[in-house]
Amino acid sequence: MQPEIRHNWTSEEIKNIYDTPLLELVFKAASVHRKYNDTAEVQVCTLLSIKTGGCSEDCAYCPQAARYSTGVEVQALMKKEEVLEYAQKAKNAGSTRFCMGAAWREVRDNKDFDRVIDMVKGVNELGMEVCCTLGMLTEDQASRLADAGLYAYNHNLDTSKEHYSEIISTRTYDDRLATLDNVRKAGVTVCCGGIIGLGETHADRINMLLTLVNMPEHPESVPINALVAIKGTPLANNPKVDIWDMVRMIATARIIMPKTMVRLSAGRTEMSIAEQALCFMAGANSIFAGDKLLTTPNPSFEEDNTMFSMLGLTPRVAFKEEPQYLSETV
Ligand code: SAM
Ligand code: DTB
Ligand code: SF4
Repeated sequence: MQPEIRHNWTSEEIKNIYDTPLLELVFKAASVHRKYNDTAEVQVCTLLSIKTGGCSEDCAYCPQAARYSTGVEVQALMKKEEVLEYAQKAKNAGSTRFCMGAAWREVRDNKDFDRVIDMVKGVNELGMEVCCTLGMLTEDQASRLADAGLYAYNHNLDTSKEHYSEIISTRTYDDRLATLDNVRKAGVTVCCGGIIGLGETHADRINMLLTLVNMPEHPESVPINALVAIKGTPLANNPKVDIWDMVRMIATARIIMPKTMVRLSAGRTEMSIAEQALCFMAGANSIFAGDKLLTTPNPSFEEDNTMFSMLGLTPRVAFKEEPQYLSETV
C-alpha cells in the first residue's frame, strides 16, 4: 500500500477503502497516520459562539436556526474584550487553536465584521491559531480576515451534493464551494468537513469525501461531526450515530488525506474513552475541548486531560510545520 497525496480519486476507490473489514481498515489508517504524522499528538481547539441563534438559514440539524424552537437564546455579537478573556482561558487550559463561530448566513460589511476583525487580531496576538466560522464570505472579506491574522476558516460541506437539498434549502452546495474558494485565494487554511447521522447513505459519505479529496489542495483540517440531535429541529429523532460508522469515516479520511488534521468533532459526549481511542487509532488527531461546543455540551478540559494521560497523547503545539523526515520514513 502506497498512499500518496492525490487529487484524482474515484468514488469506487474511496468506496473500496470505506468498505474494508473494520480492523483491517483501522490498521491501514493507523499505518498511514504513523507515516505522515506524529501519532502521539492531538491538536486541541476551543470553540466559542460569538453570536448565537436567530439564524435565517434552515439547516435541518442546527439549534441556531431561527425557524426551529430549540430553546437556544439569541445573543448579539459579543464584545471583543470578553472574547479575548475566553481565548486566554482556553490557552491557559492547553488549547492552541481558538475558533469563533457566528450564526450568520453570510458576513456583511458592517460594524460587526469590523469587530470580528479586531477579535481575530487580538487572538492572533495571544499566539493561538485563530479560526472563524461565520458563514459565506466574499473574496474581499476573506482577504480582510487574512490580513488580520486569520489562520483557518471553517466552512463545512456537511454532506454530499446529492443529499444537500434534503438538509438545507436556503443555499446551495455551489455557494459553499465558492466560499471555500475565496478562503483559499486569500491564503487562509481551509477547515472543511461534515456531519454523519443526517439520514445520508454510505454513498453520500463517500461522495462528500470525494469532493474534499479532489479539491486542488486537501483541506488542512477536516472535522467529522456526529449529529447532535436537537429537540425542535427536523432531525431531532434521528438515530444515534454508530461508533463504527464514525471510525470508518475517520479512517477513510485519514487514508485519502494523509497529512490533513482529521478532527473528531461533535458527538464526543456520547462516546466512551475506549471509543475515542479507536478514533485516534484510526487517524483522528484533533478535538474540540472545553465544556461547550457552540451551544451543546462537550467533555471538560479535565476529562480530556485524563483521557490524554490514559492514552499517552500530548497536545500539539501551535503553528507546527510537520518535519519532512516523517513523510520519508516507514
Ligand atoms: N453559520 C455558519 C455556517 O453554517 O457555516 C457557522 C456556524 S455553523 C453552527 C458550523 C457547523 O456546525 C455547521 O456547518 C455544522 O457542520 C456544525 N453543526 C451545527 N449543528 C450541529 C449539530 N447539531 N450536530 C453536529 N454538527 C453541527
Ligand atoms: C465543526 O465542524 N463542528 C463545530 C465547528 N466546526 C464550528 C461545531 C459543532 C456544533 C455542534 C452543535 C452546537 O454546539 O451548537
Ligand atoms: Fe445558521 Fe450555520 Fe446553523 Fe445553518 S449551521 S442555521 S447557517 S448557524
